[in-house]
Amino acid sequence: MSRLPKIPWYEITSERTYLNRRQLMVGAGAALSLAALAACGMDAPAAPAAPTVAEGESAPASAAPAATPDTREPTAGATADELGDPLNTFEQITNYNNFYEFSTDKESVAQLAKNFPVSPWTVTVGGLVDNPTTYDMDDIRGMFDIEERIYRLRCVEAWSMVIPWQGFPLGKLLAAAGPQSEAKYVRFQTLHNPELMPGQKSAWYSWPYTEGLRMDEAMNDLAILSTGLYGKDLLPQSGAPLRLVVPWKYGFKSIKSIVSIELVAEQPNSLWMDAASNEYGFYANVNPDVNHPRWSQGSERRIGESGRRETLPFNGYAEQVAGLYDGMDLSKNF
Ligand SMILES: Nc1nc2c(c(=O)[nH]1)N[C@H]1C(S)=C(S)[C@@H](COP(=O)(O)O)O[C@H]1N2
Ligand SMILES: [Mo]
Repeated sequence: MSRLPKIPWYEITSERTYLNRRQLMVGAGAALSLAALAACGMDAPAAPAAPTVAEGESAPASAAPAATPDTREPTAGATADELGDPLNTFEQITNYNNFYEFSTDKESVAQLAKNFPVSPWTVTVGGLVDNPTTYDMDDIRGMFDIEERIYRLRCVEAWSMVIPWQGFPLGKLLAAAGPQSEAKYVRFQTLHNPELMPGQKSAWYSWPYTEGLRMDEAMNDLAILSTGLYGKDLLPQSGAPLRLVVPWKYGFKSIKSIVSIELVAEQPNSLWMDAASNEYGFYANVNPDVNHPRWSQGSERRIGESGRRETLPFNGYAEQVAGLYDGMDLSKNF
């Protein structure tokens, strides 16, 4: 009797069928492409502009008072990433945000999200797992060593930042859940509460925000769940209290304010695939060779710099992750 090598569950990849483009419904089509235009086209061709603090706008009346502000100074363990790129400032990182649940205006998100209540908060880990669990956010903080990871964040709109995150590998939380062998993908979901997140009243998008990863991507050590940045707990605009950070993919994969993590058998849809599947694919690996239909992905604007930088394959993390995609046509699986 021959003994087959035991392959870890997270290395068993499912058949990767070529993604069928979803047929946009007639009538909804025009609205959807308008939404996509508003969503991701605004920054691409624009001249470099320094981020400024948003004008004062009041937070939703229903929001509970925010927790006591953290008055500690922002600190990080280094001043640059492993390529020598300097960190963006705490001010830049927390005042130029994509978080459509609050606003499509990056410079208004911080003000609009400021009273968003992030405690108490629970995160459910379920689906194809042996130990489905609803965790209190405070338990999650205590379960794993919190590490600092300095990562480049590259938005699909062709701007980028360098951010010193605190967090822990996503794979540790998934391992604790006891994934079953049929689990091939992970599906993430943001809180759905239009009173607290007024942007969810907009009919342009299929709320709540959802995202997904293939299981082996989720188990890669670079993929983290973040609880803080610059040594402070995440502020609401950054996706408090828990957000995903997948540094080799476009920023929209790094879903904020997560309430549900589900292991599933089939490739999940995301809000952006629903909005415009020809523009935002499931994989969304940073790739200077595959342009967005409406702009180049060959270069990017680093927030705080003038001029443009070349965009690196897998956002500079090819050595760690390119092997996940061996044999795949990355222009089709974009
Ligand atoms: N729930 C949710 N997550 C989200 C978004 C969003 O609108 N809603 N925007 C995404 C996009 S497009 C980017 S570029 C990053 C931005 O993260 P930052 O604002 O912390 O820089 O968050 C991603 N996660
Ligand atoms: Mo983005």
